[in-house]
Amino acid sequence: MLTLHHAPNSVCSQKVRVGLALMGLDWDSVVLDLQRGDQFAPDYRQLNTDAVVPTLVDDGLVVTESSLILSHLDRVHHGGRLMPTDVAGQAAAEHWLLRCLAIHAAINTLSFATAMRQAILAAKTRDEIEAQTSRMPDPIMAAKRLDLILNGLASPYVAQAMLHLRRLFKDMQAGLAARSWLGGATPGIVDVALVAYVDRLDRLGLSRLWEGSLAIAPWLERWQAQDAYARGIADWVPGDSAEQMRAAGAAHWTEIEAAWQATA
Ligand SMILES: N[C@@H](CCC(=O)N[C@@H](CS)C(=O)NCC(=O)O)C(=O)O
Repeated sequence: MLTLHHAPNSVCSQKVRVGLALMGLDWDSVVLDLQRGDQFAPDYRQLNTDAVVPTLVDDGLVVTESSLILSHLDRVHHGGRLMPTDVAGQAAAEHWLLRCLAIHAAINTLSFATAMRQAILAAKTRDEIEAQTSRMPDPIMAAKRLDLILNGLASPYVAQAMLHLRRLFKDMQAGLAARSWLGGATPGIVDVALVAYVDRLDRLGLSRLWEGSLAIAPWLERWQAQDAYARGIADWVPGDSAEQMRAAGAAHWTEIEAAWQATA
């Protein structure tokens, strides 16, 4: 039996839910409220020492890290059909999965420097914000989160995010130039691993970041027409949050564009 501990609007949870849907797997859902701090509950920390979602429990086996969860699901429950069959393709796919750590960090930076920041500052006092971030087990991650909430796009983490996004779009463009999916004729594990990150930037109103990489917008549109996209992402987006997120991100476009150009 597969049980996924996840959060509705978390990009790492979204990518695993898309994978579960694409692979046609049944799963039980345990939803965490990250703003309430469910991820810090001692029982959950037994499963995930980093206090983050998602966590998969597969018949008692605990698997963390969203890219590793996708690999596990594909390998153990889907006959490895999302992985390339050739050795070079497998090495490239594994490299993409590893890069997701840096890509996630970049998306997290832009989310918290814009829309999440706005929502948190409206809902919490400075003391409450510090109390919540200090619960994060990794002190560097806690310092990053606090910096993003307090300083927004003036945070030095923004330049790092732009660097990784530039590389992401350049390499996606190269991979998609001659085919519909990074996996080939149908979505592969890399497509699943990346969709929630690109979709989040789109939902933040930042799709102009990839206007020079012409293959990315049609790739995202192809995803948005998939049933797995609806079941993994769209169906879980909280009612009124879509417009709020787009407006919050788009309101910062001028600053984001300046940071983007600075890494050109
Ligand atoms: N590299 C991890 C990142 C997990 C992660 O940071 N998840 C976020 C949501 S996307 C989280 O749980 N954050 C908890 C918090 O903000 O306190 C993965 O891909 O699973």
